[in-house]
Amino acid sequence: MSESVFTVSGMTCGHCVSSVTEEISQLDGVQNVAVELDSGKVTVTSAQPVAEDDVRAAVTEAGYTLVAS
Ligand code: 9UX
Repeated sequence: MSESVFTVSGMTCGHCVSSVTEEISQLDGVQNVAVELDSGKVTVTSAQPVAEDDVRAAVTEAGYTLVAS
């Protein structure tokens, strides 16, 4: 099990959180996605570490921005 932490900007409400959570949840091997609205902190739990590019694509698809880490 692996935990990867990212920061997403642009989320302003609970629906934003749901959109980001749903998109990242669709990535291969993802078991849990925890999104904090206020901080933009996103913790992804997965069997293998997720690729940042895949997370960026999912966040972009949802309409938000992955902050460079
Ligand atoms: Mo409502 Mo959250 O547009 O973007 S879903 S603020």
